[in-house]
Amino acid sequence: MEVDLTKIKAYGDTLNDGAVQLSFTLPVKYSDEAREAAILLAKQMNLEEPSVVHMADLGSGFTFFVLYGKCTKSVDFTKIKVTKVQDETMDFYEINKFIKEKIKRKITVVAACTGTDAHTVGIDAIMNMKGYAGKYGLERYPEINAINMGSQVPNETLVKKALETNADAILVSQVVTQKNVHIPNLTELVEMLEAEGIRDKVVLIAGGPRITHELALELGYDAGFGPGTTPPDVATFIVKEMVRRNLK
Ligand code: B12
Repeated sequence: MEVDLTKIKAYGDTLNDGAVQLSFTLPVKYSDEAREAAILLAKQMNLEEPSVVHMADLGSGFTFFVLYGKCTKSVDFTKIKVTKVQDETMDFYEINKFIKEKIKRKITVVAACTGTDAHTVGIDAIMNMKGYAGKYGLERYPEINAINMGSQVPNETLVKKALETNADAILVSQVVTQKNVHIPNLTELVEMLEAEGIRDKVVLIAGGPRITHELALELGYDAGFGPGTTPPDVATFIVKEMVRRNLK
C-alpha cells in the first residue's frame, strides 16, 4: 500500500484510520460519571469515537483512564526538519584510534548531573565502565580520562573540576525539567565558563530525556542528546568537535 508522505495520519488497525491511544487522570471518584467526563474531554480534543478501554480507581477521589479515539489531522512528513548532531557514530575501537591519530593525547571528560537534580542513571549510562545498551561507557575508553562527579553537583563545583583537570569536554545531565528548572541551571553554567574564559576551550554538551540538540544550541551548548543516546554517540561528537575546532 502506498503511503502519502505529505499527509501521514496515526495508524491503528488500518492505514489512515487515525487511531490514537491516550491516558490521563481526572480528579473525580471512580464512577460512570467519571467515564462520561473522560469521553467528553476526548471529544473536546477533537478525537472521534472516543472509547474508554481501561479505567482504574487511584483512590482519594482520582481516576485513571486509557482511551482510544480517532484523530482526523495529518502531518506533512516531507516538510519536517530536525536539528540534530550530524556526526556518524564511530565504535569504541574507531574512537580510540581517532584520538590516538588525530588528537595524539588522552582527552579528559568531566560529567555531572547538576543543580538539585538527583537522577544519576542517565549520566551513568554514558560514563560508567559497564555502559549502556551493550556499548561501553566512557570510563572504559583507554584514550579517555573520564570523571563522573555524580548528581546534585553545583555548577561552581563542576567548573572548578573542569579547570583543575584541564577538561576537554564537559557533560551536563538535566532530567528534572519541572517549571523549566533546567533552563536557568544550564544557562548559569555557560555564563560561569565564559567568566572563567574557558567556554571556547571545551566541548560543552547537555543531555537528558527532554533535552534536544536544538535547545542545547539555543542555550549556548555545542550539542544536546536525548533519550536513547549511547556512549559512543557522545564520544564521537566530542572527538570530532575537538578536531573541527582544533582543540588539540
Ligand atoms: C529513577 C527515577 C528517579 C530516582 C532517581 C535515582 C537515580 N539514582 O537516578 C529517584 C527515585 C531518586 C527519583 C526522584 C525524583 N524524581 Co524521578 N524518575 C525516575 C525515572 C523513573 C527513571 C529515570 C531514569 O533513570 N531513566 C533511565 C535513563 C537511562 O534515561 P535518561 O535519564 O533519559 O538518560 C538517557 C538520555 O536522556 C541521555 N542522557 C541523560 N543525561 C545525559 C547527559 C549527557 C551529557 C548526555 C550526552 C546524555 C544524557 O542518555 C541516557 C541514555 O540514553 C523517571 C521516569 C522515567 N520513566 O523516565 C522519573 C522522573 C525523571 N522523575 C521525576 C520527578 C518529578 C522526580 C522527583 C521530583 C519526585 C519527587 N516529587 O520527589 C524526584 C527528584 C529528585 C531530585 N532532586 O532530582 C519526573 C520528572 C518530570 C519532569 N518533567 O521534570 C519523571 C519523568 C517521572 C514523572 N513522569 O513524573 N526519580
